[in-house]
Amino acid sequence: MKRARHWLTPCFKLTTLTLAVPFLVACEGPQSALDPAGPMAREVAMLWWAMCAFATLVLIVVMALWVHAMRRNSPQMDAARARQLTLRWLVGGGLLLPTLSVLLLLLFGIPIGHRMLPLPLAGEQPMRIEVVGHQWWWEVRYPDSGVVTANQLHLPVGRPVDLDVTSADVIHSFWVPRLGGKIDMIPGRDNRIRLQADQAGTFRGQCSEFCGTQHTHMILDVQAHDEEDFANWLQARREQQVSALPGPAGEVFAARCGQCHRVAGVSEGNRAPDLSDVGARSMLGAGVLSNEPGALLRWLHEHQRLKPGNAMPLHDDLDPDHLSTIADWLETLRP
Ligand SMILES: [Cu+2]
Repeated sequence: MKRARHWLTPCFKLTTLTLAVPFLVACEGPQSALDPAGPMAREVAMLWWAMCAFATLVLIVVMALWVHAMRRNSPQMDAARARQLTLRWLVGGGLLLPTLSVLLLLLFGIPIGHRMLPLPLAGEQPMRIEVVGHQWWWEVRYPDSGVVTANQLHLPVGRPVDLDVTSADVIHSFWVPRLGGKIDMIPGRDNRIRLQADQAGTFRGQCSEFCGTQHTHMILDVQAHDEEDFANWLQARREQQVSALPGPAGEVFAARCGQCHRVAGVSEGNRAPDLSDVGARSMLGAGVLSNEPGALLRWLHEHQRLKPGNAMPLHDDLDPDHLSTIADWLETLRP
């Protein structure tokens, strides 16, 4: 009895810990693939749960066999019988079981993968958006309206959206876990992924392919709107006209910032994020700072400390008053 308790205690602890794992991890939140908010993401979540259930079943069977093997008394048998039993376990456990497991998962997984493909639709055609990955920010273009934005993706609810993704430098990967699967963004190649949001709200995307030291600061703010709200946002952006910043600070912006950044009607730079609606974004630096009052000025002064290695040069040589005026003006830019 004493021996049995000694054997059970660590085993009991291990089993309890293993069973507790699913309850200890976060299955919700703006970036959880297990909290789907659209049909493609639901397919991914279903496949995940099916694979998790199957893997748990395999684990339980293997552990049960292991415990049985540890506890039983070895039967006496001749060498020929022992060889026969070993062969049976090798063929059954080493060949048949893995083959059947893989076949079962393929039978379940292939139709799911097929349903997630951006195939032609019979009814309403998907909306098309282009996304370009940069080190370390997202360029988002709406080709039908000419609208460009950065580090945020606005979508209509209840309508499939095809995203044509590529990269301007290294390999990135596009992933909005609550809305769909992920897809690589490869320089010189266009890949397409279909997403759909079933409900209005804010979701979070994240580059999911290591792309350099600031890979973690490559967050995409995804806003799903009702059809009318989305149409209003798109129209406001399309018709947006920004008045140039007057005075010396405006000249500094045109000579320095505007060479890389575009602001609708003011500058035509195309090497850095479009700033036409930067005041309306929820965050700066693709997730480095929350876009609160004063955050833009802080970003202009400290961007290389906050996000080392980003492509924006230091502004130490500029008059702090001009930087402050530029930051105040940028905060007003919204559709
Ligand atoms: Cu990355």
